[in-house]
Amino acid sequence: MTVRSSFVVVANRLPVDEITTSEGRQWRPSPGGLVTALHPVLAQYRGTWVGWSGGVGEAPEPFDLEGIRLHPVPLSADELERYYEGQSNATIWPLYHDAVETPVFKRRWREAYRTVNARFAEAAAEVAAEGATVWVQDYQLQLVPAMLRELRPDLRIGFFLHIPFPPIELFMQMPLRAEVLRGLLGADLVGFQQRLAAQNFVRLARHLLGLRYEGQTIIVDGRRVKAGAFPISIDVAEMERMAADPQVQARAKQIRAELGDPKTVVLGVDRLDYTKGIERRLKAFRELLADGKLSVPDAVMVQVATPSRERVEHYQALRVKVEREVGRINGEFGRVGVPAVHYLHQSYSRSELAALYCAADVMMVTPLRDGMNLVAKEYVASRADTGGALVLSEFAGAATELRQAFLCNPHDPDGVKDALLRAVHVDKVEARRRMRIMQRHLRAHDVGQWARSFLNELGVPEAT
Ligand code: GDG
Repeated sequence: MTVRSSFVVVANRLPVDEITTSEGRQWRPSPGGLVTALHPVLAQYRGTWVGWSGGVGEAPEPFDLEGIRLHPVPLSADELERYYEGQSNATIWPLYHDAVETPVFKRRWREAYRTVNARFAEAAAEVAAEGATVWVQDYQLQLVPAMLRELRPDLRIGFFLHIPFPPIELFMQMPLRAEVLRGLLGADLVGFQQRLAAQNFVRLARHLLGLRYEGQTIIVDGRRVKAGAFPISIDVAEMERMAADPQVQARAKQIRAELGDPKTVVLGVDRLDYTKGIERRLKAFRELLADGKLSVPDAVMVQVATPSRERVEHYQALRVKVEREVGRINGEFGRVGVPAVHYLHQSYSRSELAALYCAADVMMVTPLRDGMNLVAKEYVASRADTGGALVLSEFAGAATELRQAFLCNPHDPDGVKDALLRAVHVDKVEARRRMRIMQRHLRAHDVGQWARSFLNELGVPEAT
């Protein structure tokens, strides 16, 4: 019998990974910001999380893990290719990120997106109790709110978009545009990372569907749909704890030693994604070496580029470009035993990342467009010693909050070089002052506060 919940989260992925142990197949929680933020609410309301389990073919039976009910939705290999890699990651992802790569439009991808969104909506309708709250997450599931409302008009529905919402001119390119907009308008509350994104959405509703709005509220068939900005954050206390761990501190020292104890360690940590501006950052570093403003071995760079979406063409092409640039820099400026750039196309544990953050004098976060960018917030939270300096793109959502970073326009190579040099040479007192202000901000705006403020606006009683 299906267990029905008064609080349901719907996201592309379940917050678990399947592992094979000596006892057979098992589930292991995959800790992420979203599950940390939602765990208290899910636990209080005996909530259910609806999502894809990560394997193709038949879905596993629903199961409980750490107090949360998990309800897997199946995807076939074809759907994975069309709905996920295609429509989600080769159409919508680039389009919503200022088309920094050319979006690819394909009919069969759109059809699969519709089919899979309908499946998620049906699963949510099945597990939601009468009058329940359902919180739908992100760009893979934009049709779900309207589909779900059609099936279950009794529900309270929220939607949060983790990535930017583009200006009208760009959104209008999408063949599925009206359907996506109507899909989102099925929610009672549509949340974005930025105020500008919420404004884009409200204006689009008028432009494309001729809908009336009052402030940030759109009127749809007499129903009121609110749009708003809810900038996401991280579990600040957990990040601070991890960074303060003596083992992490010792590992940070060891990393610096392994790098040859340079004066300046410059760090980048990103999924290998073309929105993250990895090439621009490498180019800025190369030009500073060529200009003689930085030199090896005094300054070295570490770039972690976590493998991501490897079957999507844009990503394969990016990998080639990044690796060519790394090769060029090391060829020109490295020495035997001392590369200029340590490039790591690998995934690391959370504690290894924390150690890298603690080891870095300058953190470079230079996306061409980013909904928020949690790496920037993690770096700031991990520097309780108030050491370090953050170079941050103005095009990351995080730049709205982290005003004391060395802000730059990633499209302007001289601007990036200038910000990097200022961060390298900032005096300690000034660097500390900047870090302290940003840390204070983050402590008051962590991921728990993010979830609470969204759910309060949606009218869900506060979780205890
Ligand atoms: C989307 C939006 C928005 C990275 N490498 C490893 C690893 N990571 C972790 C980081 C960070 C997370 O992944 C990446 O988060 P970002 O925010 O930087 O970027 P997206 O993945 O693009 O996320 C973004 C976010 O949604 C939330 O709303 O901020 O704008 O694009 O937490 O630490 N974690 C581990 N190993 C790695 O190698 N364990």
